[in-house]
Amino acid sequence: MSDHTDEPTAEDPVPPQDLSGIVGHRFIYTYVNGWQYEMYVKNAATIDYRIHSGMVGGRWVKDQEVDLVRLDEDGYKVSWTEPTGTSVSVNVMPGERRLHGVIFFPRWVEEHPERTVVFQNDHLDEMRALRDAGPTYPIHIVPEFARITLYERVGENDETVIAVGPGDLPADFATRTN
Ligand code: FER
Repeated sequence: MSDHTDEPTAEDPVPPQDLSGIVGHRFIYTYVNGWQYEMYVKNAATIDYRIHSGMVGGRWVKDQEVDLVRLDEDGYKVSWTEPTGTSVSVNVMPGERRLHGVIFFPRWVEEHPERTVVFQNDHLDEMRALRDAGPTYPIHIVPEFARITLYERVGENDETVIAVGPGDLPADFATRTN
């Protein structure tokens, strides 16, 4: 049985799962459609994030459980479903400062995006009720590439990295690049 430290083989397609290049990192990125997001990979199973602009700009979330895998040398995939029913899968290429995200919005979010623009952790039961009320279909799919403008190691499980909403940051916060 492989521990997935070796390269993939005919028998085992799983590449080495060293996640140290993304776990404990914060990155800020702007999709080609102009939407700007910030993700903090708090640990191998959890992200915090803020949405700086776009359809649901102003929304922010802590402790979202995710599936995180390493795909190759410079490729990771982060996938999850929100309490709202929105599902997201993001391929991150830190070395290329590039990312591709696919967002699957339920119909009710596409019709009323502002209902999700909150600090979600204070509204979890409300979001699940809205999800269950729907409508869910047809799903609104948003597939976009993004440029990563900031990529920094900040350490794991730091609750101060994402601690306030996007509206309560210094004006130039999301414009810092590296
Ligand atoms: C992302 C795309 C979408 C992302 C989060 C979302 C943190 C969440 C969308 C939503 O719940 O409305 O790249 O990264």
